[in-house]
Amino acid sequence: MLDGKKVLFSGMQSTGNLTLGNYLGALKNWVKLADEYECFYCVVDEHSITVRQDPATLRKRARALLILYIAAGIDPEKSCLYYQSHVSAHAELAWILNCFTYMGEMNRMTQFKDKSAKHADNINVGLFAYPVLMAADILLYQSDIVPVGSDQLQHLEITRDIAQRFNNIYGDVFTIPEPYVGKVGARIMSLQEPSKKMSKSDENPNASIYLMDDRDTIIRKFKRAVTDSEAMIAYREEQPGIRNLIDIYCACTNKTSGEAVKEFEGRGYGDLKMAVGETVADVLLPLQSRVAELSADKAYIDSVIKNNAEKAAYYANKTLRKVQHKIGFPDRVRG
Ligand code: ATP
Ligand code: LTN
Repeated sequence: MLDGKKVLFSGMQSTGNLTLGNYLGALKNWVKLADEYECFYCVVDEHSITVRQDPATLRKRARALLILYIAAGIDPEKSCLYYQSHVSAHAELAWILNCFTYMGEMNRMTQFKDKSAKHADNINVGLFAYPVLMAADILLYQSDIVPVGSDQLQHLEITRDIAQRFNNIYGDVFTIPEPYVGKVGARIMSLQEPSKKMSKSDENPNASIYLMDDRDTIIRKFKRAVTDSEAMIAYREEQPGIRNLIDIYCACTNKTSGEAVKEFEGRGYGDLKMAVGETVADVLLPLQSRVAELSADKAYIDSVIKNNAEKAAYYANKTLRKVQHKIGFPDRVRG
């Protein structure tokens, strides 16, 4: 608890350009939750380097991501928006937690398996220990809830295990966090391979809608979306492409899948694709204008970065000092 509110932590990697999946599955929920909780929304640039990055691009994307958080509607006066690399406690706690995490546990992580298959030439220790850094992010702020897409649930589970293990040895040091998965938009699928999640690192640009795509591009990508030959608009597992389009439509309009199916009853796939394309373009337009406005205000964004990193460090260091003391590191000499 912080100032009588429960604490919420979440983060996104500054790798690649954000997709509609990131927006509907994560960012949109973050905005909704920001009033109810004391929120820390981090740009997890330290996680990004588990895959090789170009330095200039990484720096640019980290800033763009922070701007996007604000553009999406998160108020940086109320919620703490900051870069992970500006708060050294993240890396420090991650090291300690590494020593409370088993190789076998990390070996089971599906994201590690997927990513090491994708980057076979660079299966580094950081990629392996990725979930431990994520655990440190969450536990540093004594977080109660962590909104994520369903792909991150396994990492949340391991975070809870590590925290419980630590608490069993040293007493109640960490709050045990609960995952929060939004009902709609939790898993937006690729437009080209609807059995795979839409991902910003997908090599095929037609598979993902990027938040900065213009209207024509968005509509073109939806027109090309892979569907099926059933020629019937229904919401069912056997039609993953159509189901995904309906999910996207519902997440953007707050309609239920039943309402959407009814609306498109008896109509062709072309109509559905066009309607979804138009709806998504309408949702993204105001976001894009706000990004442009904020990007032009360098002084404001710099002040957000500085003030919020200080605020985050204050809370993070409180937990870190407690942990360091519990495990027997010498206390700092004051004065
Ligand atoms: P990468 O392709 O680089 O692994 P990603 O697109 O999977 O990235 P992340 O940075 O791993 O995105 O995730 C940011 C947030 O967006 C997480 O909370 C994640 O659960 C959510 N998210 C990512 N992809 C989707 C998706 N297709 N549908 C719903 N939520 C998603
Ligand atoms: N691993 C997450 C990003 C992430 C995160 C976190 C999410 C890093 N640290 C802490 C929630 C809480 C991802 O790839 N989406």
